[in-house]
Formats: sequence, C-alpha cells, structure tokens
Amino acid sequence: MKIDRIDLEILRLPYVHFFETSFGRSFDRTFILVRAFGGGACGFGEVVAEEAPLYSSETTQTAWHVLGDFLVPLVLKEGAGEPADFARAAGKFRGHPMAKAGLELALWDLKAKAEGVPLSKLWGGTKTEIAAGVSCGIEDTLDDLVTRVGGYLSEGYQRVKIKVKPGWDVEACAAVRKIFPHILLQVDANGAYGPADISHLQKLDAFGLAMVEQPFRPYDLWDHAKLQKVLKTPVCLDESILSETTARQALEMGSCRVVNIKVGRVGGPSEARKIHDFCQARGVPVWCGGMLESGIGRAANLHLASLPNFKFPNDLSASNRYWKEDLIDPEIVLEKGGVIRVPTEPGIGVHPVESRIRKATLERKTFKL
Ligand code: OSB
Ligand code: MG
Repeated sequence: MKIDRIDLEILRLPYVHFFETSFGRSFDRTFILVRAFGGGACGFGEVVAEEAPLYSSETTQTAWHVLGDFLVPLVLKEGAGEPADFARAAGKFRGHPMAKAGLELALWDLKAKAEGVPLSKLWGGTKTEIAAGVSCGIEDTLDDLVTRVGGYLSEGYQRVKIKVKPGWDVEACAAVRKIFPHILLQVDANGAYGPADISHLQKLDAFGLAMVEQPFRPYDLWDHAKLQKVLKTPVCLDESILSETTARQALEMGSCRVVNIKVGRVGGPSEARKIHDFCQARGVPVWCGGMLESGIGRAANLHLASLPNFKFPNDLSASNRYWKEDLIDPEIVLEKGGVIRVPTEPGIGVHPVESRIRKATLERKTFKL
C-alpha cells in the first residue's frame, strides 16, 4: 500500500482513578496517536511511551523525535508502507520499540481495512472473545485496595493483578487473600526488587499467586533464573522480554515460566507474533499486557490476544476502568463471564471519535509524500 500522509498527535487523557506503581503515582496519560493515510483510508496506531522514562527508556518526546526524523521517512521516502516491510526497515535503528510499534500498528490497521478484514484475522487470531483481567495500582491504605479489588470483582473481571513494591507486598497479598481466598490473583513489581530480596519474595509463595511479574530489573535475566529456581510461584517477565531473542534466552535460562507480551515494548506486532509463536512451540503460555492505552491501542491488543497461546487472563479491561470518556464509540465493555469481545469490523474494528481526540490533543504534525 502506498502511504501518502502520516499524522502524529500528542494527546493527554485523565484517568478515572490515579494509577500508582513502584515508579510512582500518575493521574493522566500522555501518548502519541499515529495516523497513516493511503488508498483513501486511514489507519490508527497508538504509541504507548509515557511522559517519563520510568517503565522503559522511551518517552513521548523521544518517540516524537524518532518517529518524525527516522521512522516516518522510511514509509514516505523509502516506500515501506507494508507493515512487514516497515518492520524490517525499522530494524536498522536500535531501540525505540514503542515508536516503531505505533507506526507499524497504523500500517496494519490500514492494510486490514483495505482488505476488509479485522486485524485478528491477519494475525492468525482464533478467539472471538478474550479473558479480561484488571491491574490494580498501589493505594493509600490496604482497606482502599481491598475495596477497589472488590469493586472490580463485582464487575466480573476474571483475575486481579496488584502492583507491589517493598513495604507493599506481603501485607497487600494477605489483605486481599483474607477477603477473597479463591480468586485468580497475581502481583507485578515493575522491577522494584533485587537479588538480595530473594528470601523475602519467597514469602509470596504462601498466597497461591498465579505468577509474580517482573520482580527484578529488566536487564537481569540471570538473577530472575536464580529466583525462579527457589520460588514455587511462576515468574512472569514483562520489561525483560524485548524480542524473540530475549524470550528464547529467558526460557533457556529458566528466568520465567510465563511471558507477558506488549506490542509497544517489543517493537510492534511482527515481533509480538514471533514471541507468541516461539513460546507456543516451547509450551510456554503468554498473556497480553497493557500500558493503560486508549480504546485505539487497546482494540489492537484485543486482536493480538485472540491468538491461541494467550492462555491467561490479560491486562485488557473495559474503557470505564481507565477513562471517563474513551476515544472510541462504542466503548470497550466487559461482557458476562469476564470476557471482552474481539472487534469484528475491519482493522482495529473500533471507531475513533474525532471531537474527543481534538479535545485531548496537545500538539500535531503532518508529514506528506
Ligand atoms: O507493568 O503491566 C505493567 C501500566 C503502565 C506501565 C506498566 C504496566 C501497566 C499496567 C496496566 O499494569 C495494565 C493495563 O493497561 O490495564
Ligand atoms: Mg508489568
């Protein structure tokens, strides 16, 4: 497909409730929306880089720079408008996976729309609905946490993930388990611990958790392997898994037993599918992580999570878990049984609302052929 124009916009949306991780508390989400135009249609992609380099080294501004100066020219000047061609061409630039993923997503959306099929079909998805989980941030008090978890459970979410950090881990699990002894529960540390904490982390084995996500730093596959040897609970890696190669190395080393896949973190849908397929061949389950996306980015995640080896409930929640007003209409809703339907219309299969996008836009730039 020949792409004749690409638009980049920086948007900011306020959360319905603050979100606190081991990095700190945030009240809103700043992200980039990519639009790729070709054949009279428009494809949308969301760049999940955050305002500050906390989850990873990318930021909204680094992505803005790398997209405008390096990635957009691959499409407009070198003609890499097919998503697979773009992924290959973008591979010559080191790093900046979220910037790459946002543009690749827009090209996939456009391609799927041109072919009149949903993204899930192009990507080999097999499910019509996905299992929905919810990610709960750190709260001011344990009572607040338990109340919030209870609220999400009554809405029907199939599993709860709670964010942990030193000082908010064993007591948080104990508080939730006391009231909800049988729910599917897991924790996410976003790398807040180090190898000296191994014996402390072993206390988490008492809570029957489905997994412990990213206890150590992203680069530390080796110490994760040491932890997994002595921890009964499966370790799941998020930040550490950057590619099919790191996934293979993590599995060969025994660093984890479960893999979290995020399109942004791994540089786009092409790499995400490679990781999915590799894990599937090794008998290792994956699930789809989230970056508090707007409905545009989350719709793409729904299509990805429809692939067969997504075996755990995902960090894919309804629009009202995140936003007063999502960017899409209709919004994403939780169905009976704690599932979310995979959109069936072409491309991402959801409809961005222009007036809502405009209201949230801070900056905009157009690139033409
Ligand atoms: O580690 O999974 C994470 C949000 C921002 C950055 C990192 C993470 C998260 C989440 C949110 O847990 C999950 C969601 O989008 O529902
Ligand atoms: Mg995580």
